[in-house]
Amino acid sequence: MDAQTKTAVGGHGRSSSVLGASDTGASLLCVAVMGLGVSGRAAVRYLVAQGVTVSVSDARNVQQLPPADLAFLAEHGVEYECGGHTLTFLRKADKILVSPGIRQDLEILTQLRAIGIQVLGELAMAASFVHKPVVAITGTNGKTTVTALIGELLQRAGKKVFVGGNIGTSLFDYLSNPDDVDVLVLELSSFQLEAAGAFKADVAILLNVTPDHLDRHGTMAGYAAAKMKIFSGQGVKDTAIVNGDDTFCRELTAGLGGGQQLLLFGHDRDCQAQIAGDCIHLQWQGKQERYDLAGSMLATATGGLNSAAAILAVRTLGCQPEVIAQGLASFKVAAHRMALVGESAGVLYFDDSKATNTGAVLSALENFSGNVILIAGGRDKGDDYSLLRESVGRKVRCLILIGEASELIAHVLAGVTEMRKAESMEEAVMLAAAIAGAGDTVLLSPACASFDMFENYGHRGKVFAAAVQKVIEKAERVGCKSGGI
Ligand code: UMA
Repeated sequence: MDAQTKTAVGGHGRSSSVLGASDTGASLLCVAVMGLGVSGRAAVRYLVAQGVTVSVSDARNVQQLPPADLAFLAEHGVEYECGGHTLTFLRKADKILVSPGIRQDLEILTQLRAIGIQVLGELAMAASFVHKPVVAITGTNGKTTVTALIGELLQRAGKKVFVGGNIGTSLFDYLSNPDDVDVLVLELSSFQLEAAGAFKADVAILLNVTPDHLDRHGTMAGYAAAKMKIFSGQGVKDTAIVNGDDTFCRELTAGLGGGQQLLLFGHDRDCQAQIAGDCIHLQWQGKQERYDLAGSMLATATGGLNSAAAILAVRTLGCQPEVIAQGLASFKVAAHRMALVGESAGVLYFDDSKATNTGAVLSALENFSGNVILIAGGRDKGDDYSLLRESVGRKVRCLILIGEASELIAHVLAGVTEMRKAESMEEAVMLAAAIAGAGDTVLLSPACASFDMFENYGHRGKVFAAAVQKVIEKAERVGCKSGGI
């Protein structure tokens, strides 16, 4: 590998850590951080502040490193290599901290482990420094919403909350300023959980497990095993909250061995948070409570499940029902998750750009009885699109495909419904508008990553909304009733 090594000015000397005992009982002396993204930068800031000698190794070459990253490295006096990860550089460290987006099965990591250097993810490295209660949320879909909702409900109840993890703020940002926090609410991805080490959650939530990130985990079994690490280390004082509607989740958690309290949410009678229409009935520890979601942004099929999981978590932590009811009523679901972005000539346009896997698309389609024009496609992540056959066949009048995965999806869903292809999002929306009639729904719910055509799923959603706006304006010019949202 042709990596370049540099030492940024102002380097720190090698020192014993003021961190004290690490997860293995030894002091952190020199940590090499692999990957200088959100997670890597937060780790560097924290570790350098603790007097740890830090180095950075990143796959991007020096031309690809933005000036802000170079300035960051200089400011923190960090030795770094870029353009790849080399044994020569990394073996100088006592421990390796791997960013979540980096595969755990890289050859270089195998080599480092073989020479006795510990390779840790951020949860594993932080595990022994987190002394506040932790609520951890994982699942293929809905985890960002549930994380934000739990954070908001706890804040309403007067708690000082750190909301972080996969939602966009690294756990190291908490470690940099831990005093002003009563409870941590962490969205955890399979990437983070895979390397979680001894990290333990007091309340662990499993929302659902459907195929995703199979390009990283290889098989569903590998993906599910990573997700199940959310329950690792739990004991009798801890709580596991699991989707009772999801038979796979039930199977996975049937043998939880920690003696933790197991609480279920869903539609079945044995669920402690049971959903009926827009209401959630809580039956737990002799209490019977009813929460009504009608009129709130959570009054959808997915919103009901997310709310039920959140209610169980915050009740476990002592939030009172009236505070929870107020929080549910005012909660705003973040952008690009089944957001109604426009209406034109009786056709509703929904932006569900965050749906980057088949499970999310199935959830989105749950909200409609039929007459959907679905825009899907993008960069394939190894998902099994055949899982969409039944639902698409029943509810989708026309499937408009975009992006790299078009051919693959068209092949797998052949014969299920009418299919069209579009070269751009604008073309897809124009096509959908031309096909749709009053009472139909145009839904962007791609089942794929966005990076083949867009910067990220947010950018994809914005381009969709802008194209919908054009449709609305065009319709208004010819005198149809329509409106943006
Ligand atoms: N890199 C290498 N070597 C490699 C691959 C990448 O050096 O082999 C470098 C890249 O050049 C880049 C850095 O690693 O500099 C990126 O690291 P990263 O991919 O871990 O991304 P971060 O910016 O650190 O953000 C990560 C999470 N990203 C991923 O898991 C891919 C963020 O989740 C998370 O918000 C953030 O940490 C804070 O905890 C994002 C995500 O897409 C939202 N998550 C996936 C998802 O939700 O589906 C799991």
